[in-house]
Amino acid sequence: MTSTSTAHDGFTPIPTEFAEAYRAAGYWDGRPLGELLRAAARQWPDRPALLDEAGTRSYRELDAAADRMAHGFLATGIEPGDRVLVQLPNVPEFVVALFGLLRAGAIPVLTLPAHRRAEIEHLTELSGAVAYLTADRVGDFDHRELAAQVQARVPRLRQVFVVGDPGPFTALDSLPRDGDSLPEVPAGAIAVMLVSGGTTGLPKLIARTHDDYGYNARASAEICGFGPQDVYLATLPAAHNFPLSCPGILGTIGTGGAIALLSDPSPESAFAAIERHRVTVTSVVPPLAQLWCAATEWEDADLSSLRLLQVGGAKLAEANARTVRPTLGATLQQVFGMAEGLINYTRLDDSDDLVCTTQGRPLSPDDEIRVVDASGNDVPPGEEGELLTRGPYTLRGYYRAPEHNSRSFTPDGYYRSGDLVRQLPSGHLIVSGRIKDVINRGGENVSCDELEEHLLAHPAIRHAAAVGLPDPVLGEKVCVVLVTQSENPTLAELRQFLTDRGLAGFKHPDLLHFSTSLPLTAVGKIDKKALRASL
Ligand code: OOB
Repeated sequence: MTSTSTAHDGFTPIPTEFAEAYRAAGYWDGRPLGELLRAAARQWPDRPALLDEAGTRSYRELDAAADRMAHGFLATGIEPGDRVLVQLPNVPEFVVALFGLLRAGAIPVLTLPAHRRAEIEHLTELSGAVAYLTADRVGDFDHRELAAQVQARVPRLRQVFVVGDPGPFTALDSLPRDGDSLPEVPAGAIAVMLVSGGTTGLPKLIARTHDDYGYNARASAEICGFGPQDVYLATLPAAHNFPLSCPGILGTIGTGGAIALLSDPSPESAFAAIERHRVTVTSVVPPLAQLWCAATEWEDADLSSLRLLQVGGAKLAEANARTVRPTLGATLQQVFGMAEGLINYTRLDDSDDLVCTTQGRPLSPDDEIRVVDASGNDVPPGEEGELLTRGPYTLRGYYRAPEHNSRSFTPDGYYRSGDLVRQLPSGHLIVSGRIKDVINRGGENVSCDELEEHLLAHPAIRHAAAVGLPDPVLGEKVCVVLVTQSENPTLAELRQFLTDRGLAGFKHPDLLHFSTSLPLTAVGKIDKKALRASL
């Protein structure tokens, strides 16, 4: 026995009566995610599954590689239900290891390449992970050093597997390759854990089951018209829900298409990849969409294969939406989703106006949407309010976070998204703002609480408040207002301080302001609205 508690301690399942309805409707098909690839390999054994500099791997080859990987993990002592932290850049090993873990019945905890010690240590502890799968280096960052630091502080983390040069750890490609049989994996079990964009304090984990996540991928693939001819380019970090399952990597595998992975989303390398692999679909955040549109002026790659550009993660301005088809020649699809579940898509046959002015409508006929005022009452149709939701692939509680859950969910199980929306009679949603204290920096969510907590650890800082300020490229940038008690730190010093504390770089401030006091609300909380208005 390797675990002191099982994976499902701290997991909030969807209540039985709902689960039965979702099964009866065919949303939950009772098949574990590892089977998605198995079925594809049966149906399209010789079609390309993974495209890579080194060549093409067919479905038959990918399927066999995933089995070998599963045996390898089991041979190292990983057991079904064990959590394994995964932190990889967009490389083919991500896909192979993901399916290897799923087939071993282990639970990948999908962290982002930008996460640093603060996040990795916290997520290791929260998930109870026994192993960490990472890369040797990404850019000039050595992940083996990070692994050593985390392992020294979290003894439960027994093993580190490395893609590339393993240093003192175990090379992923040195794992044994065969075994007798693979475990039966129940479809109701946790398949993966995703990291929340975060509203308060440290990041939280979202446990997604095989049943719910499989539905997410299959239904998304259907809406996007995915098929064996498609080539999906994973441009955003593969561990993020959007490129992973909306329909992304999983949706592509379920429908026999090919996957290419991009490690550098600059127009130059992205356009080269699109031309080379004849990419048909990819997904980006709004700043990247804008940059790619602009880059068609100076890059002359052949983008004619691209049929669909999915844009989401942050609000896409209408003016930018309108330039996508004329410049890139692809249909635009707006995607308003969250790791917590609910995904909204504009449909391929929606009018141009709907595609350019809304963030889409829910994926599932059984996604339940409420738009409520500050007291929790439904607003009249078409008016602005907070989006609440529940449905066949939306969480009922964060993993091991009972106190937070009592605030984030209504008693009848709706998730309070913190997003302000209006809903059109067609069901399409328009995102108009946000009530949660999060800065959306080009699609990456920065929790203000988390950043402020780190800042307050600085000896010179007495009070700290982080606010998002409008930015033409990123949508919002991170502005920090400080009240200090000794010499004012510079922005560079502060960034170094946060780096030393192990905080991911995308959460660092872009701008710094100093003040003698912060405005407070009636209950004595920092009045962010007033603060923002004063900047
Ligand atoms: C996606 O997921 P997360 O979990 O990183 O972030 C979710 C939050 C949403 O609650 C909302 O505040 C914001 O990001 N957001 C958008 C948006 N898409 C996400 N705000 C305005 N317009 C949009 N289109 O970001 C995500 C997950 C799956 C698919 C797409 C995005």
